[in-house]
Amino acid sequence: MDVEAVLAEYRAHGFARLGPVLDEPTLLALRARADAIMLGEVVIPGLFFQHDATSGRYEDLELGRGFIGPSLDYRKIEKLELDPLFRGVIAHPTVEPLVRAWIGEDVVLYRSILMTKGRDGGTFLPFHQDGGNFWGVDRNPDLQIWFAIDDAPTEAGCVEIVPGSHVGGLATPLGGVIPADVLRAGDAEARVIPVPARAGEAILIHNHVWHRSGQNRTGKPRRGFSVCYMPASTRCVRKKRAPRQFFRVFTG
Ligand SMILES: O=C(O)CCC(=O)C(=O)O
Repeated sequence: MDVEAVLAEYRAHGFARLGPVLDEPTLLALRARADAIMLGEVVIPGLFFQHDATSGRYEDLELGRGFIGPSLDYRKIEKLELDPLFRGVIAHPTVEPLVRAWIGEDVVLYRSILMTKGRDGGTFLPFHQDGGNFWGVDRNPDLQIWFAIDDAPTEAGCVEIVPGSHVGGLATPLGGVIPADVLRAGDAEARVIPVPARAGEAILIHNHVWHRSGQNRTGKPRRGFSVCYMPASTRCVRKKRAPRQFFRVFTG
C-alpha cells in the first residue's frame, strides 16, 4: 500500500479506499462471531448493544435498552475490542503503517462498532459527523476505518459520503446528526456519492466528513465494522463517571 498516496486522498476528500484487507476465512469467522454474539450464544461482558427500530426510522430507535434477547436485528454492537477476533481487525497488520503514519506511534481506540443493516432493512442513518462535545475527549479524533464484513452494494444501504465536506469541521459543537439548514447550505443532496464496498474491503472515513447510510433491500445482512483511532495522549473529559481508559491498539 502506498501509505502517503492514501493519506493524501483522505486529506483531500475525507475518505479513501484501501482495497481488500480481510480474507475470506477471516470474514467467515467474523460473521459467525457476530451472529453468535447477537443470538446470545457467545456472551462477552461489557459489550454495548442497540437494537434496530422495527419502523426503520432513526427517530424511533429505543436507546439505553442494551441486549434485549436473541435477534439478528441489532443495529450496533460496541466495544468489540473485547472480542479477540474483532480485535485482530482493529490492529490488522495491513492498516497498522497507515494508522501510525496518520496518528503517531502510540495509538489508542476511541471506539469499535459493528453497524448492521439486518436482512429486513435496518435503519436509515441520517447525515452525521463523528465527534463533538458529546464524545467527551479533549480533542476531536480524525481517523476511522470502516471494514466491510459483508458485501455492501448501494442497494444494501452502503455508506454515502459528501466528498470534501470534512474541511469545514464540525457543523455543531455537539457533533452527531447534521442540522437540515447546514446540509441545505452545503448542497449535500447534490454532492453526496454512494461508496459501495465488497466484503473484506476497508475504507478510511474522516470523522468530520458528512456521511449517512440507507436501508438494506438485498434480503441479506450488511455489516460494517467501524473503528476510530486516536493518539494515546487523548484524555477523557467526562465528569459524571470515572475517566475512560482507552484500549491501546498496537502492542509492538
Ligand atoms: O455503516 C454504516 O452504515 C455507517 C458507518 C458510519 O457512520 C461510521 O462508520 O462512522
